[in-house]
Formats: sequence, structure tokens, C-alpha cells
Amino acid sequence: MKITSVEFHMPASKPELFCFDLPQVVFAGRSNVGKSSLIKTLMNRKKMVRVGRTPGVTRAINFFKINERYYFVDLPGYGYAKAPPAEQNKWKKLIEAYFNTVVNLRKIVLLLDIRRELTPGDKMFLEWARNFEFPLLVVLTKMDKVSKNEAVKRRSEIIKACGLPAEDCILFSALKGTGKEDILMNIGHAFANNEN
Ligand SMILES: Nc1nc2c(ncn2[C@@H]2O[C@H](COP(=O)(O)OP(=O)(O)OP(=O)(O)O)[C@@H](O)[C@H]2O)c(=O)[nH]1
Ligand SMILES: [Mg+2]
Repeated sequence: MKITSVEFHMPASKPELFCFDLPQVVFAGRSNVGKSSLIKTLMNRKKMVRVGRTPGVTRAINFFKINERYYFVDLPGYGYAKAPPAEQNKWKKLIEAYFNTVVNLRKIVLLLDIRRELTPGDKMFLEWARNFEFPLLVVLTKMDKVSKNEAVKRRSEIIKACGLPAEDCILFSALKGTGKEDILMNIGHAFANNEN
């Protein structure tokens, strides 16, 4: 998949603003795992996505129109303990509303920090995707923070724990760009049939 154009839509802070007119891939994961950084790397755009120095920076659902044919969807992270409970609840409701109403969702990209254990939120997503037999790609982020050996070992563990086909678990570093092409290829397959 080659990205030739990106159009940034107004952040959707309420379901009325969701963009469901084109097929999409959604990027999910706990706060600070690197969702916005991954999307930024894939799009090769430095300024389009706000990336947090402090976590919790994505406060609405962002729709990026790619090649005028599909959307990359950047969700707020779950489990950001420092946000007030009312705000956390608002994000949770917004994410639930997204999954309850989305049409033509082609793939869920679940991001996991390579250095961390799975959180209850991560497990919930994995179970949900499995129950609905939803196409899932797991991206292990921040691989530059561990040794190559550790990264490979951790990937095997995750593949086993999540029951994933090996090609659906990709190591990634936003710092170095490792994994970018594999992720674009994997996502490209999701849009390959019946492109509109
Ligand atoms: N070393 C390293 N740092 C990363 C990587 N990916 C993201 N980061 C850093 O991690 C922090 C959080 O990144 P974001 O992309 O904002 O994370 P997010 O998942 O969008 O966070 P929320 O919007 O809070 O859900 C930032 O300081 C990034 O620079 C990576 O692959 N390697
Ligand atoms: Mg973000």
C-alpha cells in the first residue's frame, strides 16, 4: 500500500462527527502505547498527528482520509490513570459508540508496548476481536527500547498467548521506522478486496 494523499478531518468528539462513508482501519491500544506515532510514521507526515509528550493527548477520534479511498482511525488511549474519571468515562463511551456503530471496518490494529504485560483493556480487545472473528493485526511498539533478541522472544510469546498467525504480529519502532513497510502491506491487504 502506497500513501499518496492524506486529509485530516475535524476530531470527532461525538458520534455525530464519525466518518463512515469509506472503509477503515482502526488503531487501538492503551494510552501512551504509540498509536498516534505509528499513524504518523505510516503517513510519513510529521505535523498531521498530535503526539503526546505526556500521554492522553488524543482526546477525540481522529479520521485521516488516505488516498481519498479509506480512513485510518486514531482512537484515544484507554487506561490513562491521570485523567479525571469523568473524562476517562467520556473517552470510553466514545470508543464504545465507535465500535457499536462503525460500518465497513476492515481491520483492528491493536498496539501493545513490547516491554509491558497485557492490560485488562488489551485482553478485552483481543477477546472481542476473536469472538467476532474480526481481522486483527497486533503491533508491538517501542521495539527500540529492548534488544533485538528480547524483541524476537517477546513477539513469539505474544503470538502464542494471543493465538495469532505469525504474519499478524509485527515489531515496530517509530523512532527507527522498523516494521513500517510490513504494517502497510498487512493493512493494504485489508483494503485489497472491493476497494471503493
Ligand atoms: N522510543 C520510542 N518511543 C515511542 C515510540 N512510539 C511512541 N513513542 C513515544 O511514546 C509517547 C506516546 O506516543 P503517542 O503516539 O502519543 O501514544 P498514543 O498511543 O497515541 O497515546 P494516547 O493518545 O494517549 O492514547 C510519545 O512520547 C512518543 O514519542 C517508539 O516506537 N519508540
Ligand atoms: Mg494518541
